[in-house]
Amino acid sequence: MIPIDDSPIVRDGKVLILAMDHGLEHGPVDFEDVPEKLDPSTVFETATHDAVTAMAVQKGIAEGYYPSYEDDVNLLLKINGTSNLWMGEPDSAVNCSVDYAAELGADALGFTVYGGSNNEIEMVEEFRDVQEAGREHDLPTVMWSYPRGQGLKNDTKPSTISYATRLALELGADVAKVKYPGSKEAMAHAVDCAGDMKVVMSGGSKTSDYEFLSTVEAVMDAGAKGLAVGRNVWQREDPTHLLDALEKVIYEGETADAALDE
Ligand code: FBP
Repeated sequence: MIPIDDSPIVRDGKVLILAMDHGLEHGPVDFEDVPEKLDPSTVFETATHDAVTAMAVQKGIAEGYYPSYEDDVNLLLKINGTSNLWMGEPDSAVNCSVDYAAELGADALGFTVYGGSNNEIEMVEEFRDVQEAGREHDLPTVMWSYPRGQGLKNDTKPSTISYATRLALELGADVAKVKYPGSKEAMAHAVDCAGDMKVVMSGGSKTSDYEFLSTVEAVMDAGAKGLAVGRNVWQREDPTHLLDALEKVIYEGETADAALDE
């Protein structure tokens, strides 16, 4: 097992994952305002920015597009996923094996666990297989730790996000990707609950440059190690401008104001 800090998806202890699995998770609706981004090559181009430590995609996108980018982009293969067409209790189908992810050139694995769902038991058992196979291949596992389900009315309240990070630590994730719990203090507690495991914030729907960078600044101040972001980067007309600023906030510890001023 290689230390997570030696993984190619980590730069100076930090992580910036560019996620583009939305075509599966949300459907083409996320591309309505940016139809050119339906071509995954456009987002792989964005992922060549130095700030990005890995791009997260599903198997089909990796098969079709990663070969052209394997020298410039680190691959995080998302092993499970669900479409918005699914109307049942939160669940996520395992659609790729770890062996095949390794064959495709993955540098890390991604796996969603919906703690609190009526399907939690099966999802955690599936995560066990993926995490242990990842260890055999020296591939770290990033958990999309998203508590949700019938019994959970608010999936971003502080106690839920702290539970999400702790759950990921206890199950052996190397990085937990969680939603922002609404304040720096709540994020700091979620980071404390994660022990020495890295916590990164999930991006969410697109906001203004300043609003997004200010939240990232708060999250970094809270001890998180970066971001796993999709729409807030690739739905922008000029993703490079935001990535330049994110590079300063995440790796250089600058404030949102300073990063946007330059
Ligand atoms: P965003 O930054 O666009 O929110 O992407 C992060 C992500 O986790 C994606 O990997 C995934 O497709 C999406 O959010 C799922 O979000 P949700 O389940 O909340 O709709």
